[in-house]
Amino acid sequence: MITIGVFGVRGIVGQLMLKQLEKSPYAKDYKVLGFGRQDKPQKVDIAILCTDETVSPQLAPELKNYAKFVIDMSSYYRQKEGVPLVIPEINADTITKDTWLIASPNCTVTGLVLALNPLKKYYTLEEVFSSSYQAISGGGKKLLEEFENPNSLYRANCVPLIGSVKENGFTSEELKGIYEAKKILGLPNLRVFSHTVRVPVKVSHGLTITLRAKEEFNMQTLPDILRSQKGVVLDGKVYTNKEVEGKGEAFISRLRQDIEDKHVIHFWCVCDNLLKGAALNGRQIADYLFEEFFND
Ligand code: 2RA
Repeated sequence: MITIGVFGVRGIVGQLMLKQLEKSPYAKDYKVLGFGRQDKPQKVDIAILCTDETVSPQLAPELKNYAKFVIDMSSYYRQKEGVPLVIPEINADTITKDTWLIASPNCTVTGLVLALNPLKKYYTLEEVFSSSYQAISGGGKKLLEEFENPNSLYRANCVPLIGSVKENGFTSEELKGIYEAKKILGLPNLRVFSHTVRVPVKVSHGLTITLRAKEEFNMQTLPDILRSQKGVVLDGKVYTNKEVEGKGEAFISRLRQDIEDKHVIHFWCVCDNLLKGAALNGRQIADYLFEEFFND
């Protein structure tokens, strides 16, 4: 039996994390403790921080004395050198027994990297263009509440601005997509182009993706390569945001080769931002830690 401390249990991701831990294949091996803002930390084997980028940098160093591993769901540590940014199906091997802090990626980047990862073995990926169609729940409880107001800007509307606007004109959300995709895939030279747009659906982020490789794509073998990636579904059905709510995979559809350029493909990828994009991925990191470092 190991002890897992979930910090930030009152937020959307914190609540879902508690539910996910109950659904873990190792649930009977986990003693789960929930911590709110005022609670004093206590010794745990794994701490999961469902806190934001203002709280996590205060909490994580403090927890170094209380937990063997810390999984941070916020954006604060994701791009820091030496901190593994992990989707277990892709790069769990970046975690070693000496790792103490692991970051879980942005919910928008999850579908993109799950789709691109299996292609790396067969193609030299050069450029990827993505435009997001992101759910309201990505903005947390506050945005969900605002969305309930009939006069909300987000009602029956598309808002092409997520996060804060930086000096270079990009939003923080777009920059996260660019840098996190390169890091998770281990492809620092991949050119990533990103637009992010909030759409009036409550759950699941969709992405249109255009990918260029050095080689021509073989459309006969491509679907099987994509399906070989654990966590990806590609079955000929067109999946919409609403339909994948509550599901744990990234769903690819509308896969097609470019009309004029055989080095280019286009597709649509959609994934539950709160599950595989957040709580489920965090729990899968905890499951991996348990399998590798605690389960003798
Ligand atoms: C959003 N991806 O949808 C962000 C949440 N981390 O706003």
